[in-house]
Amino acid sequence: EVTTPERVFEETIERDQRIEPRDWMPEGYRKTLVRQVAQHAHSEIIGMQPEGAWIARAPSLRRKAILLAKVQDEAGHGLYLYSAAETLGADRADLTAKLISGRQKYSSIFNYPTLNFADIGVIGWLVDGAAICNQVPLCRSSYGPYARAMVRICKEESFHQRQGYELLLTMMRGTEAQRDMVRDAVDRWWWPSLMMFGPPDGDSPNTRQSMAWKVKRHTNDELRQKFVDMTVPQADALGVSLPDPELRWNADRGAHDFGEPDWAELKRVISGDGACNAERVERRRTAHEQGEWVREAAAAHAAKRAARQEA
Ligand code: FAQ
Repeated sequence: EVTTPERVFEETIERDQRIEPRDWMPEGYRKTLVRQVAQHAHSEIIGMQPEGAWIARAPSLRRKAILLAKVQDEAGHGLYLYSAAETLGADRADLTAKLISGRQKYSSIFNYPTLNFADIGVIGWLVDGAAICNQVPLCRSSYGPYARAMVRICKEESFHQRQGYELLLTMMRGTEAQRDMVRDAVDRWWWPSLMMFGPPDGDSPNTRQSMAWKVKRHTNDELRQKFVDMTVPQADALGVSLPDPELRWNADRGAHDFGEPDWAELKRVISGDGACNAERVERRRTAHEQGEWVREAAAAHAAKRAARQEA
């Protein structure tokens, strides 16, 4: 029997082993990974903005130091993921250009505004909570560099989630005004957090192939359900209610029933028409342009060093 590269690839996937950068892979596999990893990297980088807006307004030195560390972690995750995309032959400058010109996506969640400091806690609790739910299975993704990046990123996300929850616990033990801030933030972020998992399975064009390739390990709806089941007891412990009248335990299914997110809203936000899309991309473009001299200087320095070493 002749062993073709295609067969080696398929067997590696079947055996739950990893595809590595130098292995042969179908063009579609490479393309879908570049798409997902780049979108993930862009999300981390754009995701610095909603929280970054509160660093200078944090209510104490301790909260400021925590938030600063979290936002720096996100920059690290972005760089880590861009590196993973580069192992697939993508060019980072090109990925950035595609983000800025709207040809590549980033997570819908970062197009919502952060209106008060409780939003920082809720982002940690719900947004990082959803991110963890989605990303822990990706530690078993079939592409080695992506899976390994996820291991480290998930550890840091767990810390982010705890800091958010701890912030909310503190506010809930505070004044009535602080509790109102938390409730308001939970009401605004709940549905967008559910939308982070993507469109419902019946409307998700990429899921079937990505599952066959073991790039994704669960469908969007499976992960959304897991997130709801994980979050409900946490909301109870916190003493807040989630803004969904249809949310209730279903003993037959052993899971919570919940209402339908507004899918038209998700489509709108993904296609560029959310509250903050223009602002987020503009900010990213400006930062990129303002960093040009740094990139030029670093390249010039590297060229000089290389020339010196040759001499
Ligand atoms: N937003 O066929 P599917 C974080 C697009 S966490 C925008 O279901 P797929 C941590 C999708 O790309 C956030 N676009 O697609 C943090 C596709 O469009 P395309 C980042 C969305 O890939 C916390 C189309 O819709 N996490 O950053 C969204 O199989 C706090 C059809 O959808 C990841 O990226 C959406 N919500 O499943 C940072 C996780 N949903 O590309 C800072 C890795 C769908 O064909 C602060 N990614 N689309 O033009 C994934 O798991 C998957 O890519 C999904 C989408 C589940 C997001």
